[in-house]
Parts: sequence; C-alpha cells; structure tokens
Amino acid sequence: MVGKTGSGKTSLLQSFQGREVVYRKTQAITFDGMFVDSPGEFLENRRLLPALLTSSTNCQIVALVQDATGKTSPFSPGFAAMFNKGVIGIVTKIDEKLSNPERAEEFLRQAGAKEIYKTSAVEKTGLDSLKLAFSREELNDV
Ligand SMILES: Nc1nc2c(ncn2[C@@H]2O[C@H](COP(=O)(O)OP(=O)(O)OP(=O)(O)O)[C@@H](O)[C@H]2O)c(=O)[nH]1
Ligand SMILES: [Mg+2]
Repeated sequence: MVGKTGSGKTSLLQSFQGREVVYRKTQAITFDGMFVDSPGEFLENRRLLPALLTSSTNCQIVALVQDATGKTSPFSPGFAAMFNKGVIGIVTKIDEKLSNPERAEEFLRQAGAKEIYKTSAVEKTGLDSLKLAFSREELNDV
C-alpha cells in the first residue's frame, strides 16, 4: 500500500479485513496479514523511496492509494513503472462530501495504474471488487 500520509491506507486494510476502523498513524513499513502497509512519508520523502521499492520486491501487487478528496497527486506520471510488477490504483474516501473520485482516478491513471478501485473504508464500499482483484492478481500480474 503506497500513498500519501492520511490517504486512508491503514483504514482500508482494517475495513477490508473486517476490523474496526481506528485511526493509528503508521510509523514503519508494517506487515499485516497478506498486506504490507507503509507510512506516507516513504512516498513523500524522496530519500525513503528506495526503502519502499525494496519492501515491494516480495509483494505480488502494488496498490497506489489516492484520497478522493485530494486536489493534487503525489505520484509523478508513470510512477507505477518503477515497481516493475502489477500495479493497481485504489481511490479512498469516496463517501466524503467533497470527494471527486473521477479526479482521483485520473491521477492514478496518469501514475500508470491500469485498474482502479473506488472505495470507502467507512461505508465499506468497493471492498468486494477489491477482494476479487487481490485474489486474481496474486496469480497474474496486471
Ligand atoms: N470519510 C472517510 N474517512 C476516511 C476513510 N479512510 C480513512 N479515513 C480517515 O482518514 C484519516 C487517515 O487515515 P489512515 O488510514 O490512517 O491513513 P494512512 O494512509 O494510513 O496514513 P499514514 O499511516 O500516515 O500514511 C483517518 O482520520 C481516517 O479516519 C474513508 O473511507 N472515509
Ligand atoms: Mg497508515
């Protein structure tokens, strides 16, 4: 899970795994069941990017996470290519009043994600299609 600080990576993993959604700042790259969660700082701070890349090597899928309320993208065009594996895009917080899921989707497409999933950890929206994506893409790269 790669995305800005506060974009909703940890909340989505909690919701996806049927846990209570409780806010807790991710402080380190964290192994959580079948998932690897990362703190937003690893994306935001260029010096930490290599660590993010290294941590992704054993992952089958990289998920770029974009908050639907975000007006800017933290991902440079083609960002996905550096992982050299299946990359999907996840839009979070589509329940928010000021969300713009289409704008978020466009950011993720520019970053190079080919499949986009629109979700809400609060309302548990989009989790079923995400589940399908995860089980399928474990076997086949995107
Ligand atoms: N409305 C709404 N708020 C959400 C949703 N997902 C997360 N949030 C809120 O967004 C804030 C940040 O969520 P986190 O899941 O901790 O974000 P993160 O990407 O893990 O952040 P870092 O660990 O700092 O990288 C919290 O206050 C969450 O309650 C959602 O689907 N809808
Ligand atoms: Mg987190």
